[in-house]
Amino acid sequence: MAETSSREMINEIRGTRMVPGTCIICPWHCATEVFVRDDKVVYVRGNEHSANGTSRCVKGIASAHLSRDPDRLLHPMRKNSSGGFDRISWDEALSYIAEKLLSIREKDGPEVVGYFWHLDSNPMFSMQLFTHLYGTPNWSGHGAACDQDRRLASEAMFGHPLPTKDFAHSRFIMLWGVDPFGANEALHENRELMEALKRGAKLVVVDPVRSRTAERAHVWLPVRPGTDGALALAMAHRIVETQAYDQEFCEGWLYGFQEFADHVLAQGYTPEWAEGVTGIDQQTITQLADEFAATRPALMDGLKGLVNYSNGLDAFRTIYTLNAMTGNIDGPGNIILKEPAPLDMPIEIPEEEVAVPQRPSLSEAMGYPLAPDIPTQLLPWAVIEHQPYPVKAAFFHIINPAMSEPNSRVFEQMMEALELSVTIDLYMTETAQLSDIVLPEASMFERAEVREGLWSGPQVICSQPAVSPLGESRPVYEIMKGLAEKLGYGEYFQWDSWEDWARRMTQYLPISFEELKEKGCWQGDLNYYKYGEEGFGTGSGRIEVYSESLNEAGYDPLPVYTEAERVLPDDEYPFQLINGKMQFHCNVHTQNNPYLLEIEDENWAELNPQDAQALGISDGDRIEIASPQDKAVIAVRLREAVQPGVVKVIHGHGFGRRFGSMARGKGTHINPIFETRVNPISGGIGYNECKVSIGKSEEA
Ligand SMILES: Nc1nc2c(c(=O)[nH]1)N[C@H]1C(S)=C(S)[C@@H](COP(=O)(O)OP(=O)(O)OC[C@H]3O[C@@H](n4cnc5c(=O)[nH]c(N)nc54)[C@H](O)[C@@H]3O)O[C@H]1N2
Ligand SMILES: Nc1nc2c(c(=O)[nH]1)N[C@H]1C(S)=C(S)[C@@H](COP(=O)(O)OP(=O)(O)OC[C@H]3O[C@@H](n4cnc5c(=O)[nH]c(N)nc54)[C@H](O)[C@@H]3O)O[C@H]1N2
Ligand code: SF4
Ligand SMILES: [Mo]
Repeated sequence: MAETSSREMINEIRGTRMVPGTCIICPWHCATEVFVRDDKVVYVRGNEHSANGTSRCVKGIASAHLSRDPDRLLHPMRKNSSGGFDRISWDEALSYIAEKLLSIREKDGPEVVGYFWHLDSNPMFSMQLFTHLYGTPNWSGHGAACDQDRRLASEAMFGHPLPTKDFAHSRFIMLWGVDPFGANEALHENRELMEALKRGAKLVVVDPVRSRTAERAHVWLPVRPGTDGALALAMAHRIVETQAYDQEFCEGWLYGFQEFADHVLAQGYTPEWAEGVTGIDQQTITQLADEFAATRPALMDGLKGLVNYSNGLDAFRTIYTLNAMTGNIDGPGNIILKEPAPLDMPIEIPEEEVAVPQRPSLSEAMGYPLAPDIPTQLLPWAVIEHQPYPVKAAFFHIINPAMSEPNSRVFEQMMEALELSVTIDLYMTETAQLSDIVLPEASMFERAEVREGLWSGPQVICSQPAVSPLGESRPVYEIMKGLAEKLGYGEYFQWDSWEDWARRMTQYLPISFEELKEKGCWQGDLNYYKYGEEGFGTGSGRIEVYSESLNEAGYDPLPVYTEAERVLPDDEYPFQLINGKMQFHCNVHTQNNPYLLEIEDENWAELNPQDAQALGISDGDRIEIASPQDKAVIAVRLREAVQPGVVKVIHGHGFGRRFGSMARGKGTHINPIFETRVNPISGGIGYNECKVSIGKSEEA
């Protein structure tokens, strides 16, 4: 049977046409197959040529609604003097933006313009226009709100931005502050994790809360929030003390292992010490360290439960060191240093034309030279107080910082102070409402996209327009082309159709563009132990457990455990607030989806029943959570799974405060209660650096 038979069968049964797609509902960017009939999306599943196979998650299945959501933005808009919005033409919108951009650059230089994006659809177009041609160094993803400490730890130690996980071959898996069965990971990784468990792999989960993943683990370690670094250092101490590390690998591939070993012993990071810090008993720590070192292949990794703290970077460095000192790097069953696919830029800009900024990037000027992405949390100070230098214009693309950044009020003030603010979105979001110009983008079903996939080997996803764009919405590549023309850079953005630039981007792939278009996804071989040939991407070519890049920037080259910057509960605010994601929604932006609202229609806080009883709170009540910054009223669910003294909030809803007929009025916008707290080295955001008081709310 031909490979495409099941696609053909569905087409035949449903009277559809299959068009390859990409899902950008969450950051895992699955390759999909979109089945359309009469210009409507009728069914979506995973791409059979991708690592996911035809599977996909509930959010992905429900996403078909997006293509015809009646609440979507239909045309460009400009804010009027009374604060409302007027419909304008694309030509007016792009001319207005271009004139402003040219006069701002003339007056203040290109660096005062920032372009911020998240679930990037073809981000290379805006990157080339804004950085290479217009000349600002401030084009940035929003990693500072997401995984910044993980990325910096990996960059500093492996010279690699994004380790993935080979659960499929692992025998011992330890997950720290990550909940893949709750907030889903890449689908293929999740499937492989389930298969590994069936095969008998051991799963250890470190989480102050008995998360969905902890429920399936062999061992759950309920650490005190923010103390993972101490637990990891104590495991390292035990492995050093018993010399259970992989001596040959350490000698060959670790830079500064002896310094690290001496350091953990000298600092007295013993299991006994860690018991006092973390609340996990020392026998358990010792036993897990012994087992981790003795079981090959093994892997440990983490995510938001570590990066949300001021000490997350060193927790990650220690966790990656534990992988490295036991020889568990880039082999079957280990964390994998993903191999990039050979993608080219969509358009060519001659080297001599590439702009050279006069000022350093905001990250550097703000004092975070190693920050992978700009610490966007500090942007309001650049706009309002011109610190470290003024920012006059900002673009927000596939990002809704009015809902996702902390300290929402200062963000709103910032929006008022900007000379130019542009939001490119599908909806009239909270951020769009605060912007001067709002541009409607065509959704993921209505545009083409060529992107690197997140599978461990090289993977390219090529999606195509499946249905016609809603209203006057346009794909971002057409928006950037239009803007480039107005700015005088039109000559570089020349194409007749998306196939022209897609063909250029994929010219170095080993398959033809025609084959890629038909399949929608290309995957190369999953190669292990790549460092054997090329070394690691660090200055020393080895894994820098003693980090020269951190050292040069004036930071501690070895990981330490500190609570110096931590916000800890006190008498007035006796609870530690921590964050988590919702299983059936993604971040802020699925909240207008009727199918997902059927499953969960609001966010909530989770509290231990003992704490609740003492406060006279019952399951399902509404509670008031107050931080030194602000207050929020939210529904509460009582769960033994949450440690006493901790309150976990699920972030996301409250999206429909100002728009969205489905979402309006549902859930709580929690982010005003978070203070502006930037992790000291990475510039990431410490969402869990938050102490609160709790009381029953009388509000209905
Ligand atoms: N269904 C769904 N999937 C998603 C998303 C979504 O919104 N919904 N969002 C996507 C995005 S943008 C991201 S970044 C990822 C995030 O993926 P995850 O990081 O897996 O998401 P969270 O639910 O924030 O999980 C963090 C876990 O850390 C725990 N935690 C809190 N404090 C600590 C601590 O001090 N130590 C330890 N060890 N654990 C702690 C929390 O209880 C929680 O279980 O998920 C992605 N996938
Ligand atoms: N309190 C708290 N705050 C958090 C977190 C937390 O756990 N707790 N998590 C943080 C994390 S990990 C993250 S990643 C961020 C997420 O923060 P954001 O990136 O701001 O949130 P999303 O919901 O992912 O926003 C996506 C936006 O893109 C729009 N969009 C969707 N598809 C398209 C498209 O095709 N084109 C265009 N132009 N727009 C589109 C949506 O309408 C939405 O406005 O939130 C952070 N904030
Ligand atoms: S895992 Fe994320 S990207 Fe993949 S189908 Fe689900 S929502 Fe879409
Ligand atoms: Mo994220």
